[in-house]
Amino acid sequence: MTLHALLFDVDGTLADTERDGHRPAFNQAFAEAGLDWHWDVALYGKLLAVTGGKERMKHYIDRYRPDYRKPAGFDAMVADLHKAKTRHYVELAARGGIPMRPGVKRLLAEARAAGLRLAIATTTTPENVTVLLEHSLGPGTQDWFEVIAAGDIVPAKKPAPDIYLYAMEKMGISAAECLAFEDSENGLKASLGAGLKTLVTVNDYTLDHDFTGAAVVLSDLGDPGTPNRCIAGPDPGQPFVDVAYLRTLHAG
Ligand code: XBP
Ligand code: MG
Repeated sequence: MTLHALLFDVDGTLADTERDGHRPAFNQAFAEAGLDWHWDVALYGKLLAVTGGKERMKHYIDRYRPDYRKPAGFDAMVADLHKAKTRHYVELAARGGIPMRPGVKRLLAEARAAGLRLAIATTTTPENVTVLLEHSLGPGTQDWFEVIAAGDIVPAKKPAPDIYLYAMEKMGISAAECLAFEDSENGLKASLGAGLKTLVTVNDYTLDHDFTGAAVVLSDLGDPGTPNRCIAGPDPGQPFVDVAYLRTLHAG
């Protein structure tokens, strides 16, 4: 089967959004609401076990704050906090504060030129994706993606495969024609569950995750001047990932 499309996760894959984007945005929302909740870098790493911002806040209270008495209407309060958090995240991303990871822009541009179809499959809120693309990838780059599948559009978030299945259904494409890009164990479970060959690029939060089943695990996509490292799987034999390598990986 020929490679026709690339499906990208966003958080941790296109950009290191978690530590320096989502986390401070959550903390701003908590402070603004007068809550004594604060997520430092290490705690946030543990909280990433649960995907989805609203789900993560509830997990934090259940697992780490036995002292906290949930008020009546706790779910609505979490929804309001999440709206505030999205507002802070959007402000931060709109200042261009969250750069793309190495090689991302180069590979996307090359893939487009090669006629590959592009899509996004992410757990995060849709406006977080569009603002990040617009301000970190470049104006108009949302249009590079045929489908942006995001957030609550499917009820079951990663590690469930639903968001990938949704994106492929919208594109009218089969898993065998696609390659997925992920950075985390939950993300990889989702893509593998959807039957997708998956290229993993790790980050500080996901270095020691279990990536069994990934087609390859790399430090990042690399660029001609800034070589990447192969952690597991077929070594690209070159300092960066390009479309030729993706075709070989997909065929293997
Ligand atoms: C992303 C997530 C999201 C973000 C926060 O996972 O887990 O919850 O951390 O986004 P993935 P929201 O990279 O696997 O898609 O607050 O908008 O939910
Ligand atoms: Mg991710």
